[in-house]
Amino acid sequence: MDREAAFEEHFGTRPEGAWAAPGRVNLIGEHTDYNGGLALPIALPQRTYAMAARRADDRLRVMSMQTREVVEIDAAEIAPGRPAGWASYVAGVLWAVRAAGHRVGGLDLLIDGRVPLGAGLSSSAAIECATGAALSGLYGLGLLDTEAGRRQLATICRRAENEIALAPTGGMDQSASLLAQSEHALLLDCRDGSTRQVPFEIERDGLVLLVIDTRAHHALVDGQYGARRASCERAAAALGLPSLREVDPARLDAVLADLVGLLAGDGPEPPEVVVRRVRHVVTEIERVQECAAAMTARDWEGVGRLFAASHASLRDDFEVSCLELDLACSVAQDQGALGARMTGGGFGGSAIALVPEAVAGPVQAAVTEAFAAAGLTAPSIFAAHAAPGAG
Ligand code: GAF
Repeated sequence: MDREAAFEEHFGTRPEGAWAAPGRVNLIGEHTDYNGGLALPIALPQRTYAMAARRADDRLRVMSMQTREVVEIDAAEIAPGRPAGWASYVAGVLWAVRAAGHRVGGLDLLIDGRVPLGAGLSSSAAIECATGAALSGLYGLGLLDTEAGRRQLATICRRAENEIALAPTGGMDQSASLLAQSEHALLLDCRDGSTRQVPFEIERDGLVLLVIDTRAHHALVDGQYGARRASCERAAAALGLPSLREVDPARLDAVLADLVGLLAGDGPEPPEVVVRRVRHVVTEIERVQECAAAMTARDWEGVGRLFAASHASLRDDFEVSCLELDLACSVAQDQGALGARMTGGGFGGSAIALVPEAVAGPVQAAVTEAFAAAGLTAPSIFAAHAAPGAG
């Protein structure tokens, strides 16, 4: 059954329109967004579709095309953690749009999620941004019409995720889903919200970006993501800075030496651990700048080296990688990838590998074989290109 027929059958009315928002892969700049840093994501071709109609009351009815599960809630009942589960991403956006002062009523909504779930590819941001696009379209808010409107909607969707779905994420995913453009990566400055489009047309240079979904567990509401964020905030507070973005990379060694003294005896983890977290964030922000420059110069070997350095930093200093991500990256590198790294929050999810076209097949085969030999679930591997943001 197609989306429209499913909508009519369940809600007993015709949809007024359809909207879509993509998932993302971040090329580089991981765990930097909530530190006021830089990130460089692309939007994926995989999108989540929202088909919707206004209601005369303030009720939200939402159905998943995949599971046919239906959740209903009055707008006034939406609160932190309520509703629970996937519907919180939808209800959270209705709540946050209203909290931002927009006058919107209820809606019937069908969500058809085509971004792989739990793969670190921002399926939740895609649901939020598709819902936000639907609300904007249905109620004439015009938020998709201008860059400023898209930025405002990204902030709304992030609030939904932080305050209703209770995931303490940093906003990169919503910005990517709403502001990315096709054949470009989005250079996102999370200190002031500014963006720049960086050309990313690797096919012209005979390259492919492979996304390797390791199928290892990934959930941002688990405690580890929040723990990393708390360590960074603790370090910034100890240094008397508003965020780790303000650490001068040229003085990094001296700052880290000071930090050990400033943190001594205080907090949940030893100062040496916090020092490594900070080193990751500060060096990663520099790598994003270097990567944007290398991409502009079409220096793909340089980009690959930065990918590999980013992965090592996430694995050793920030400690958010896992066996599956490390295996995928090392096998891809051994088979001729220019660079490979985990992408997204980590603890499972996906890796990316930048590979010459001629070795894309061998890399896929070798990674699949290595996973089988290690007794791991088979990964799902696809080639990605930079697709447009929500519409
Ligand atoms: C997840 C979060 F949602 C983002 O905000 C970001 O922090 C990312 O992990 C790590 O870079 O995708």
